[in-house]
Order: sequence, then C-alpha cells, then structure tokens
Amino acid sequence: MIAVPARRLLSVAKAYLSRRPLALCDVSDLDGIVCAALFKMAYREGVVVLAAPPDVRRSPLLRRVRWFFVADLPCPGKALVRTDHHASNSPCAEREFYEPSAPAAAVLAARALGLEGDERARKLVKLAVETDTAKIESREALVLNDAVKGSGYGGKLRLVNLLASKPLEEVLNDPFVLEAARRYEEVRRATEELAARLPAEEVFVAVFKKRLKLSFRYLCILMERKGSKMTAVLAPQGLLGLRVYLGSSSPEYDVSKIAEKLGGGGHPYAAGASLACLNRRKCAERVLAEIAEHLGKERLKVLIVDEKGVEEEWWPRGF
Ligand SMILES: [Mn+2]
Repeated sequence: MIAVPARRLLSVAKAYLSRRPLALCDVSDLDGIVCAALFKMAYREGVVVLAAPPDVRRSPLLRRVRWFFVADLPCPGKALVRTDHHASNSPCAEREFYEPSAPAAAVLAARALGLEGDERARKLVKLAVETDTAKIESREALVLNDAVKGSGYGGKLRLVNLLASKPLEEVLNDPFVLEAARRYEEVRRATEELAARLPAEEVFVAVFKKRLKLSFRYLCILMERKGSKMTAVLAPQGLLGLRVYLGSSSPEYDVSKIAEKLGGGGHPYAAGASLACLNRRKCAERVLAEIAEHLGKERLKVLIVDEKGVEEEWWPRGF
C-alpha cells in the first residue's frame, strides 16, 4: 500500500507529464466525490487528487501545483476554476464559482463544468445536496454516502471513476460499492445506538477519550435531530491531534465562528477544526474555553465518553 501523500504526488506527476488537467476535490464526503466525478465526466482524461481541508492548508505539494479545477476546498494557492460553498473560505481562483448559500459544491461544479443540462450529472448533484444538507431521503444517497465513508483513498478514487463512467443504477449495485457501504453501515448503526442513549442538551458537548468506531459528524446530526440546538464533539485524531466537530440546528448558533477561532472552518450549521496538541487534555480545555466564551457561559456540561460508558462532568473542574 502506498501512503496517500505519495499517491497524490504520483497523480500530480502523471498529469504534468501527460499534460492532463488536474482536479483537487474534497475527500471527506459525497459532495467532494460528486464534484470529482463531474470533473471526470467533463474531462475524461483528467486526473483527480483528493484531499481534506487541513491537507490543503498544510501540504507543500498541494500548494505548489497549478490546479485546473478545485472543488469544495479552501484555496490551495494556484487554481483556474474553483467551486465552493464554505463561508469560511476566501475566493482565489481565476474563475470562481463561489456561493456560500449553495446547498452543495456539486451544484456549482455542474455549472462550472457546463453539465447543468446533463441528466446523469443532475442526478448526482441531487444526491450531493441530500447528503451535504444532512437530509438524506433517497436510498441512492444513503448507499453512496455510506460507500464514501466506508472507503479509503483508493476506494474513493474508484468510486469517482465509477460515478463518472457508469449509470447510477449500475454503480449502486457494484459489489465494490456495496461492500464499502456495508463497512460504514456498522459504524452508522453504532453511532445511532450511542446517540439514542445520550441526553439532547440544548448545547451538547461530548469529549471522546478514544476514537471508537463511530462517525462523529453523524453523531452531531443525530443529537440535533433529538433536539440539541448546538453540538460539539471532540475526538482524538492521529497520534496527538484533536478533531473538533461542530454543528448547529438553530440560527442562534453559528458554529463556523467557533471553528475559525480554532483554526478550522465550515458552515454556520456544520464546521470543524483539527488541532495539533502536545497534550490532548489541554487541547480539549482550550476548545471548551473557546466554546464557553462564544456562548457567553462560565460553565459547560460535558459528556466524557469511552468504551466503558458515559460520564457527565462540568467544565471547568474535575477535568
Ligand atoms: Mn460540500
């Protein structure tokens, strides 16, 4: 197995050597994957590189390349066309399709790539909107969402190529896609079971001591459906990092503001940040302090979760 940064380097080298257009799309959800598939529909010879927002900010490779097409990501540096709907990202490309009010970047990608009249493209865009607005209604959107979340880097590229080249029905019945979706389905179920046990405080804050096999973004969505107006989930990331997932179901709370203070970004209703920490507990304290300050509160009720169970604590104290 080749590490992801090396795979990205190989893709960039391949595109440079054969003078093929290069696209950089968000790796983390169906919106980014659909944007990449639309790019491949418009440019069959094109080469796709996938990355998460923090990769774009940090990777010297991604920042050096001159991208033909960038979707659902902050500015990597040099880009010809960029489609994005994150209020926290600022425009940079020569041709920007930037609309913070757009429900998904795929809507803008279809426009940018001249695919608005294409029936297959329209279907994919609809599914991207369903997942990006957390209103999954169709089985198609659910299966593809699960398949994206259940795939690694190579699997996601394969999904991009399938979506770009095959009718949707065929993709949905592809054994590779079904297997990836099944892998994530277990994570989804475990997350639903946990959410059912947790209290939906108006401001729901949970700190995970271990990563566990859960989808933390989905946990935010589930707690909001249960009645929480704002959600914050803190979970370990990598060796020493901390990932913060923020969500809001009410215009009273704009979580992108908190995310930006933490060096991340996103939308008013869904945002996040990745923190590099030397001491994870101190890192978590900093995040909680930032949330409390944003809310104008002195104390926060925090759920501490590990594989043994859930404990309620008050911050600051006993942490
Ligand atoms: Mn998006």
